[in-house]
Amino acid sequence: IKQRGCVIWITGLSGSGKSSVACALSRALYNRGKLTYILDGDNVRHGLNSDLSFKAEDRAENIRRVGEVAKLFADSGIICIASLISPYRKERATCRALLPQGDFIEVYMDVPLHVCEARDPKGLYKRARAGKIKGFTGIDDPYEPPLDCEIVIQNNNHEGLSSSSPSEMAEIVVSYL
Ligand code: GGZ
Repeated sequence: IKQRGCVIWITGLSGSGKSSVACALSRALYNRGKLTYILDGDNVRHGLNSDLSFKAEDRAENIRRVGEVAKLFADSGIICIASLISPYRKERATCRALLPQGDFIEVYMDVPLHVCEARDPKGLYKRARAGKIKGFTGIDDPYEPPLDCEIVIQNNNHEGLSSSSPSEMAEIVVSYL
């Protein structure tokens, strides 16, 4: 196998489509003969990071650990796709700094809060609004959008603007690569 590893870091609100794009991207790259590995916030939190909560310092530690693991994958020549909310600029910058210039590709799922909230696939926003989940990103916890990331993916399909499938959105990343 001849391939250079890198990290594709997908950040955005809950319900913005990070996991769907990560999956579609992994499939698209597989079809081109590339090895990938997905580190998804929701999954990693069941194992490696099961000791972490959603308070600020635990989110920072969650991001830090995923960044370190992603770097290990990239070092081994694998394209590591990390998809987690990763709401803080500072910690995303720290993960970026672990990799050689150009090997950390930050992808921002730029989906307005009200669109994510309308989707609410797991009913988490509803529960957060009802006060049953405290410190939910976008409701009563901050999300700091990237200021200069490599790729911005807009998907406002609830507003009848651009409506793209996960594989169409993944192709934007594939073209960049
Ligand atoms: C945000 C939460 C919370 C709170 C549980 N805030 O959309 P999901 O459900 O499937 O994915 C979300 C996931 C977020 O984990 P991350 O590791 O990506 O977050 S971070 O990078 O901020 O550490 C969501 C669910 O966990 N979830 N409680 N309070 N999302």
